Amino acid sequence: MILYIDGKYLPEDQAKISVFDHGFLYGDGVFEGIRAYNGRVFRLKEHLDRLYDSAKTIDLHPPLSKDELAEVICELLRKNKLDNAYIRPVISRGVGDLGLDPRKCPKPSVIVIATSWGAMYGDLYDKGLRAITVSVRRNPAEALPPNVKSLNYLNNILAKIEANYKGGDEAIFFDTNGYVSEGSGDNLYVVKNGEIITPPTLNNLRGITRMVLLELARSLGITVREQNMGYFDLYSADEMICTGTAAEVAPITWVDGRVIGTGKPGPVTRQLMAAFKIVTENEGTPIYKK
Ligand code: PXG
Repeated sequence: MILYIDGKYLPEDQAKISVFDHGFLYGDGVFEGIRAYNGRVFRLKEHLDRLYDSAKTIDLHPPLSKDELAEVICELLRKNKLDNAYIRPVISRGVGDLGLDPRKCPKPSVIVIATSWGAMYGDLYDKGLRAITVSVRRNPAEALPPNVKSLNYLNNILAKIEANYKGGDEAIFFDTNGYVSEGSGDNLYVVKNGEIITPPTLNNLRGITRMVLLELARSLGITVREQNMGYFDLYSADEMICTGTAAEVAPITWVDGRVIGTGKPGPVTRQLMAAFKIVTENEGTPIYKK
């Protein structure tokens, strides 16, 4: 596997970062998770916009322009001969001293990893996931905004650990006000009486897959409502869905012991999974330009 680090394309075993990189020492940096399907990078512009907005929020100035990074991503896919891939750009604060002060880090580092990664949840797309609402709360926006896709994912990892111990495939976060937030690495939706309801995005990551799912729903004539939800809305849902670049569009059929709907992926979920497959196979930035 070839990786990109700070201007160089290197084999995996030669691609190293410093132990003094503040991304490693403090989780000081930002990242993205992007997929390529069928020779095209899906929603590349939207992912780069979010990456640079996350960087801006933490006062991190990437040494590459968005266009330059887009070209690096496509070149890396060509070098690895990947048509279908999961792509992980990372921008860290770079090398500094052992203090926190980012002014000691003169140059951010840019890393891109591209690898093949199939369906994250295997046979659960047919069966449905089991989700657990966890006691750990999503970071409040006034502490570390969940909109920043930062390298500091301990909040999410704690949720995942709790779900793992409790026998869930995925965690469901609430925020500190008691509203449903998101999964550990995906956005959440319920289907009730034929409508899709999803939380507004102050307490979760503004998922690119979320944007696509809502576009698809509207184009299929399904009403979408963005509103706060509590336990009641989850347990009494007709269907439940989670979405993310890694997870794609996945059904949730069990939450904290409550069977959701019929216990099988419902009709709205299946319609959206099929529509998502069509857009991902057909849209995106071509890796090989004619
Ligand atoms: N919320 C959070 C907290 C995320 O990390 C999403 C929502 C979905 O966003 P997109 O733009 O991908 O639709 C994410 C996605 C994983 C994993 O292992 C997930 C993400 C990043 C890295 C790993 O599930 N992010």
